[in-house]
Amino acid sequence: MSGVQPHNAWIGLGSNIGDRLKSIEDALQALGDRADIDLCAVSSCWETSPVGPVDQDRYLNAVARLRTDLIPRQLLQCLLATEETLGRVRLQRWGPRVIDLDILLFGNQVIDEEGLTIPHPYLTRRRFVLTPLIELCPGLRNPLDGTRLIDNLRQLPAGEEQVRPTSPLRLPPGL
Ligand code: A4P
Ligand code: MG
Repeated sequence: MSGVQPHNAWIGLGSNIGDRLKSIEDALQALGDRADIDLCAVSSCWETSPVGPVDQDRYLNAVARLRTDLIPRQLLQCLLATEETLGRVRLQRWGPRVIDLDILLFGNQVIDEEGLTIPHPYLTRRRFVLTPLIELCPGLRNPLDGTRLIDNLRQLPAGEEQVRPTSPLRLPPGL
């Protein structure tokens, strides 16, 4: 990385088509291989029931913490390019996908621009995001209002969304 002060960013990874575990592992490998990204920590992989209006298969979800001196817009471009390399085709909003890479948090920054919203707009409402995020970093707070994300997780209605830990990820060397 360059001499610029790096930021912590939390990335959500999801897959529900094909070899889901491999797609998540390949995405982590691709991000970790970049000179401008340090992959610092990765949550467990969780199998989750699909959320949203589209009838689709169960997902694997995970969260990674990375450090980067990219600005958020550059990080988004990098995630979109990685999705494309791994074979993602966009057919339907909230529809099935080989890989989805979202910026959940970027330091304490709050961004609401065309094509980029941070914190991720549904962050506090989704068990499949909050569970791996809290596993990785239990003390995280929402930069919008300072609330603890663990409290958001506790307040989610029980039973609607199922998440369970699943197969271990093969992580890039050094993690
Ligand atoms: N975009 C804006 N902000 C961000 C951000 N913080 N991170 C824009 C990443 N992208 C961001 O995304 C559309 C556009 O959002 C991007 O081009 C970017 O400019 P997309 O990935 O093409 O579309 P999408 O994923 O279908 O829409 P969206 O609203 O991002 O959906 P989500 O929130 O990703 O939800 N159920 C389970 N169990 N697990 C899942 O992972 N995922 C979804 C998709 C639905 N249900 C799920 C899961
Ligand atoms: Mg997305």
